[in-house]
Amino acid sequence: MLENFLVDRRLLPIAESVMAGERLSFENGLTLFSTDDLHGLGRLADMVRRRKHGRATYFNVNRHLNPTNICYADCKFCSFFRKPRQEGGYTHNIDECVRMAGEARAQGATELHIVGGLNTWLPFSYFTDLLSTLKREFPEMHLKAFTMVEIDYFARFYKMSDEEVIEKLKAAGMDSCPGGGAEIFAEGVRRQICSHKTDGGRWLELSGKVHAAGVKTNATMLYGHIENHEDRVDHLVKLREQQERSGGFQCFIPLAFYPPETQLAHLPGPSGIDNLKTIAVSRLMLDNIDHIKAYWVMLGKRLAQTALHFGANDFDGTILGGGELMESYLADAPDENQATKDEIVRLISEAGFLPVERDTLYHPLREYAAA
Ligand code: V47
Repeated sequence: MLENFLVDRRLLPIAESVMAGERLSFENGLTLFSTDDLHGLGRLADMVRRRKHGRATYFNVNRHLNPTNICYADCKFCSFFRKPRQEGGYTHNIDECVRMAGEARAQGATELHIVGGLNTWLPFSYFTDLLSTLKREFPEMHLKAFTMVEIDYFARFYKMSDEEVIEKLKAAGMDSCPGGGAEIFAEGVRRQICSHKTDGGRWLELSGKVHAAGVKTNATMLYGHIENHEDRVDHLVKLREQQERSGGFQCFIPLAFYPPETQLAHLPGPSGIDNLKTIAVSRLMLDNIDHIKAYWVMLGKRLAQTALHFGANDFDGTILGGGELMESYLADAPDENQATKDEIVRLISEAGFLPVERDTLYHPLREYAAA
C-alpha cells in the first residue's frame, strides 16, 4: 500500500486525493513543498506521470534561434540581454537566421524555438519577415516563436490590438509559442525581478487570446531566486485556472534559476532536492496540463534523468548548435550545453523509460526500443 511508503503522514490525505484523481488545493501544494519526504512526494508524482504517459518520455530535435539580445526590460535574473548601445549587443539579419535554421534542418531538426530581446530598434516587419522567410525556406519546420512578453511588447510598441499581432504572426508562420516570460506571477516578487515587463495577469490573458486563435503554447516558472513556496503554488494554481479557461497549454517547464552573471548572482540558486520537489509538485498540482518538462539545460543531464522519476515526462530537445540565450546558462559546464539525439535516447532508457521522439505538438515520430 502507498501509505506504507509515506514517511510524512501529512501526505496521506493528499495521496488519497491523488489516487481518487481529485484536484489538489492551494494548501496541499504548500504541504507538498514543505515536506522532507522526497521519496513519498516523488512516488505520488511518478504515479500520476505513469497514469498519464506510462513509460513514454518525449524529446524532440530542435534548435534555439535568438534573433537579438538587445532588450530594454533589464530583468534581474537574465544574463543574456544587453542594453541598447551596450557592448556585446547583436541582431542577426534574416539571412544569418536562415543559415542557422538550414544547419539545424540538415541535422534533422523539426522545430525552431525563436525568442529574443525587446529591441525597440527593430520594425515589426523584421519579425514577420523572419517567420515568413523561415517558413518559405523550411516549410516542414515547426516555428515555436515568441513568448507572451514579446507579443505584449509587439502590441504596445507597434500600436496594434493583441488579436492583430497574433493574426499577423500566425499568417507569417508562427505555429506555436514557447512558455518563457511567465517567471513568477506574484506581483511583489515580479516587481523586484522584472518590473519593466508584462505582469502576470497580462501574461495569462494573452495566453488565453493565443489559445483562442488556435495556437498552442507552453508555460514556465522561474524558481529558486527570491520567491517563496506560496508564490510558487500561486503560480501553479493560476496556470491551472487559465488552462481551465483556454485549454491551450501543452507543457509546463519549471526553470531552475542559474545565478552567475546576473544581477542576482549573490543568490545560491535552487538545490538538487528543490529541483526534484518542484518537478514533482508541478506534476501533482497541474492535473490539466499534459506534459512536464525536465529541461536538461538548466537541471543538468543527470538530474534531468532523475527528474523522470519525479513526474517529468519530457526531456526537451537536442538544442542543436546551442543558441545564445542557452549559452548564457551553464557556460562553465561545457559538456552540459550539448546533447545529441543518441545521448538523450540513452539518458532516457538508462532511467528506465521509453524514449519517444516527438514533434512540437506531441505527435510521436519514432519510438526507441527499450535498452
Ligand atoms: O523566461 C532567464 C528563464 C526563460 C535565467 O517553451 C532563466 O518549450 C534560469 O522559456 N536562470 C526562457 N532561467 C527559456 C524558456 C524555455 C526554455 C525551454 C523550453 C521552453 C519551451 C521555454 O528562461 C525566461 C526565464 O524565465 N531564464 N534567465 C537564468 N539565469
